[in-house]
Amino acid sequence: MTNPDLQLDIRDDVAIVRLTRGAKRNALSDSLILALRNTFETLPSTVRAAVLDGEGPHFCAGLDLSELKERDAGQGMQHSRLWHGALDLIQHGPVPVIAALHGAVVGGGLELASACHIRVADRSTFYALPEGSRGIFVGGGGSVRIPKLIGVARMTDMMMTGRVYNAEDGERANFAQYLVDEGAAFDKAFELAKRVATNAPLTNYALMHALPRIAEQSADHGFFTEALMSGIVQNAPEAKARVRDFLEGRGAKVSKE
Ligand code: 1HE
Repeated sequence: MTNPDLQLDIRDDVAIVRLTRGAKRNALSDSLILALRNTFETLPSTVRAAVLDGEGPHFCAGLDLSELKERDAGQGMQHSRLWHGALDLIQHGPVPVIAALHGAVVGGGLELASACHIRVADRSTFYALPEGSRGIFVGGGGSVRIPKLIGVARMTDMMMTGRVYNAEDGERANFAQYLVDEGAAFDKAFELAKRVATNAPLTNYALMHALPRIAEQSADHGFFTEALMSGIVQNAPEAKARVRDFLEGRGAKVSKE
């Protein structure tokens, strides 16, 4: 399925997925949501990490409001489930995804960013949830994912009062793990993706699929799941080879950057 509003480039083993609807501030129409889902579902097996980027001055203006007009309750629920399916494929898909944020990261755009594993923001970035003032509610998984980043109290405040976080406050609040100069988010995200792509695939799998689930479990269940995952990951030939490399002086040492 091709869509003019989404571009996929593969550079080495990193997929670059770019929203290319800059004229509409990368607003997410239904067809764009479906294209995102399809892209992550069908990434070539050689891809080991992905960068998610947006064309133009803004990462993403959220839901395409022009499509909101005529939905009854049932259709609204189905629409939300459409988003859930697509964004779940980003969070629990085949590869880690690093979001390169700039300009508006608002509404569904913030929901999309929060489904990614690492967020890099440049200094032009701002975060908001205008759903509150538009008389609607989040529907793209934001009520589950955003409080995990910033907490329920901050999200409630954003939606109730329309509060907008700038890039610096946003980093402090935990929206993004990296804050870089204006225009530098993509390069940093790509550099991180290349590094992530060199990890053993099972380690990345455990980080994407086990870690968030363990965080939801009781301590007792979490310790047990951790032990299972730990046993499986270290049993992989790649893990054994990497440990042997270090013990025989070939593996990289941990060092301050
Ligand atoms: C749009 C959208 C959109 C821009 N849907 N068309 N999201 C929002 O409430 C955010 C609404 N957008 C904005 O506040 C601003 O557009 C921005 C701060 C993102 C950018 O401002 P600016 O001055 O750079 O651009 P602009 O002139 O406002 O917009 C350029 C065009 O994009 C314009 O169309 P044009 O035909 O007049 O050129 C805008 O109408 C269009 N545009 N944003 C449709 N969102 C799963 S539920 C999720 C729920 C939500 O995400 S609700 C929050 C929606």
